[in-house]
Amino acid sequence: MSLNGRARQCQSGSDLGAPNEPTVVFDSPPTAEDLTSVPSQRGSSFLEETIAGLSRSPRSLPCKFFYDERGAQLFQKICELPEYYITRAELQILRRHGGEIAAALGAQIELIGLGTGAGTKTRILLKKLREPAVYVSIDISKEQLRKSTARFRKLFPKLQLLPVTADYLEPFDLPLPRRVSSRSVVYFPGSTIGNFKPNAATEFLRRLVDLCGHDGGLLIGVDLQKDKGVIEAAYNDRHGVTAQFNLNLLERANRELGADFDLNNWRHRAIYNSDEGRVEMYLISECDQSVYLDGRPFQFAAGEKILTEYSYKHTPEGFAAVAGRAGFEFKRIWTDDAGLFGVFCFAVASSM
Ligand code: AVJ
Repeated sequence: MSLNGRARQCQSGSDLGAPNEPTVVFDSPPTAEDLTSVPSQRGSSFLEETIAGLSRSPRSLPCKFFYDERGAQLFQKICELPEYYITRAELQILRRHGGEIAAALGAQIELIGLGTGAGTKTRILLKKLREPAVYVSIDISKEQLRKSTARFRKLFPKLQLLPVTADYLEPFDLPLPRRVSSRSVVYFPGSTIGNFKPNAATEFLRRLVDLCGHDGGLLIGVDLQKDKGVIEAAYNDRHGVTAQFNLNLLERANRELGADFDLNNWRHRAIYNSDEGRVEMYLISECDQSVYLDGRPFQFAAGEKILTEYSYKHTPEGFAAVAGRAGFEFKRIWTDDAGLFGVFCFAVASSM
């Protein structure tokens, strides 16, 4: 048993500014109100990034801005759509193979959940784990963390809960002290890793190697490559919920930045680029138009596109290679019955 005794900082790439502020230290188990909060220092603002993205050629907007309150609600609806197989497939894997997954991760572990939201998947996983010691949950939404922590406290009275509000894309520290555990395992569900280009995914996973440390592990949900028709249906649903989710980015710019996007002049479209193995989501201008933002006009030609999201789909071998370059050794993969989605287990490769 090794003690997770030192603060481990999760560093981002080399373009990193000053590290985040020291985190709050809990002497006693925290209540749901004792959220460690790590302020984001580097994250440039919605305004700056929107102006930069619309000034670029081709134009793009960062997908992290989808998730304001309305966007989070719409994403919740997406997860329940008949065409959006991702969430159901991952839940099926956890329910069917949770026992094996728990055995692979080991007893008395510290689980570090990244962006676990309402905690539905984590709850299933924690129920299957053998005497888990600590659960550190890192999420950007204070409200979600507060709710899931209160729920988990009742469900898992013996588990040490350490909620941290932080943007895991930025550097952050883990709260101390944490109870003795056998090892640290990062849990990163939901195929969020698909938003990273493969090289950026490797960079990000390298930080997770540092975060979970010697003898650490990674349990990660990844969407797999499959028939183009199945994927495109999932991102162009019949009810137009994904379209609303995408268009909400422009509505959010209107609400928060005083932009004047006319929502009637934009449409949503997602295509699967099978050469690159990724979904590309766009907002397409329906006519020649100009939009004002921060006092300046942006001209759009009819048919011009703004790229709003990449969602990479991997092969099992391909993703094992992406993680391998980060220093994770592939252990196992579990898939759903239809082979749509993969839950991968990795261990930090021993440097010998
Ligand atoms: C949350 C990034 C996993 O890529 O499937 C859903 C986001 N975008 N529908 C995904 C999303 C359009 C989702 N991830």
